[in-house]
Amino acid sequence: MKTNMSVIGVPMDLGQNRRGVDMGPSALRYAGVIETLQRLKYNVNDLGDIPISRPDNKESRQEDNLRNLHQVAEANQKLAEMAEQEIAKNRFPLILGGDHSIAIGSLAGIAKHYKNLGVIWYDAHGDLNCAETSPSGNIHGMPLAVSLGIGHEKLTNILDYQPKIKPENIVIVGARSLDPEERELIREKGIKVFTMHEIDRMGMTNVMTETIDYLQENTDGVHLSLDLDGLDPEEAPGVGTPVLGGLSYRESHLAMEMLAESKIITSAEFVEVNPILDDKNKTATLAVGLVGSLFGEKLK
Ligand code: Z70
Ligand code: MN
Ligand code: MN
Ligand code: MN
Repeated sequence: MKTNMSVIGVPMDLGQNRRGVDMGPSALRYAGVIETLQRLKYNVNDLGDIPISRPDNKESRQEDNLRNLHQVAEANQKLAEMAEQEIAKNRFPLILGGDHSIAIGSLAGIAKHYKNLGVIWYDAHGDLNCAETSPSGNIHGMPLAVSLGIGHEKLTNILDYQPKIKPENIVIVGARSLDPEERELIREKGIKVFTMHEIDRMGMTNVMTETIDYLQENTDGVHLSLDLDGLDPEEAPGVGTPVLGGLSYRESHLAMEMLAESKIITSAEFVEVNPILDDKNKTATLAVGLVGSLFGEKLK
């Protein structure tokens, strides 16, 4: 991994309907994310937070089943430009959310530099909806579909190219809440998914070994998009959409340590930390621990 790192905060909560996730970047900084990276000898440039426009009352209404489309698109455009610039400077982009709609901008900026960007989507959800299939109108349930070129042009065409990624370069880990049409898309596109069922049957060691082998073969970089709701809500209660039966703290640390060892990760984001719903910053603290493991913290 590169020694130079740029941290970008994205205080976005407009991709869903619970306030508080916009404070995710602050909670992660408070929990010591920058100090953790510095302790691990990274040369860290904290670029601060991207400004997010608040919607006016009229615009915040759901529009074409795409809540806050304009503001979400605008923020992701800025994020895409920034992520793109940091990679151009040969710096590792670490993005702090914010709700998961920000993966639209991260992937737009990052994928520009790769022929075959791999993506590990660590999440209870598939985030493979579009306006036509979404049960909620929440754009945070859509970023993986958008990155495949499926969805509203304002989202799919950020930085004027699409698709950003290919279905065969995606691995979803931790899924346990998939909508019927998301399942169909997974089948149709042949996206690799390790649901909780497979993780329980195979164990996290085998899941990550297969994930790493699979991505190493055909990709020229791998983005880790880690939604804290992939973890079990008992260990990570500060998320907007808790889903029972999730990945444990131990499994998640193991996954991060295996990724660190593999050296395949070239960019990362940690999203959906909601300090308002949290228990004394437990979830942000857990997330910073995972950041530590991902970037090489060792027990011995
Ligand atoms: C559902 C939807 C979702 C995150 C919830 C939920 C999606 N599939 N994503 N929490 N991070 O509304 O599309
Ligand atoms: Mn409008
Ligand atoms: Mn998600
Ligand atoms: Mn999720």
